[in-house]
Amino acid sequence: MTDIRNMLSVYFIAGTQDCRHLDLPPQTALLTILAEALKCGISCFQFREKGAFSLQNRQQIAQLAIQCRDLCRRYHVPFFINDDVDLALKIQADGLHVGQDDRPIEQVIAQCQGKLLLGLSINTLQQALANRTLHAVDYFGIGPIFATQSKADAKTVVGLDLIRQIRQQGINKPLVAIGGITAETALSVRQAGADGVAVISAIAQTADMSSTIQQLQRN
Ligand code: TZP
Ligand code: MG
Repeated sequence: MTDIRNMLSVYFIAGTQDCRHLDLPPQTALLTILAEALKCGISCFQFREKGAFSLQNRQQIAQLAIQCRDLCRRYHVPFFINDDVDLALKIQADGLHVGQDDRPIEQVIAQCQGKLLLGLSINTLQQALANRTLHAVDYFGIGPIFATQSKADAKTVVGLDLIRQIRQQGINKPLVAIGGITAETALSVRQAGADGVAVISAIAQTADMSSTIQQLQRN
């Protein structure tokens, strides 16, 4: 069985839109970065094909998701899909991550309970309190902790304080923090009470994958 807190330690999220700086075909760019990140020790990967410059063709998206899944399997790293419960079930992903704006969480749970690990984004203390007793939700993604360039419609920055408040309320749910986290700030995020750090650009755009991931792991 997957240990969720360990799984959240260095949680890489990406789609082709996050890998355009490589100047390779989009799919190759993502697979190249993912392969290197896996080699260097990420603990989880979420396929998130979304926003400007993302692929739009469902067949292409599904095909790329399968390639990412297979790469993750080689490293025994859990593979998550963002939002798309049908795709996650169809290709037997390990997990699904959904936000507050996706379909109601009870519906998502009904579809994927017993089949997929489940992560839910939260952005306020109220949301954490309201969802704390949902045992089918394996972890909360909390953020954006800092300002981010990677999500155009990101919600208000919550800072490290929201992590501390959630822990102070006795909410014990595994927590991964997201939004603008770098190799330099990862430790402060863990010290505030997060079990792990979720990043896009810190890994997708690093010039030194091995050292970045080592620093993101440090606690
Ligand atoms: N959700 C909240 S912030 C964010 C998502 C998907 C983007 C995180 O990207 P980065 O580059 O690590 O700030
Ligand atoms: Mg979503």
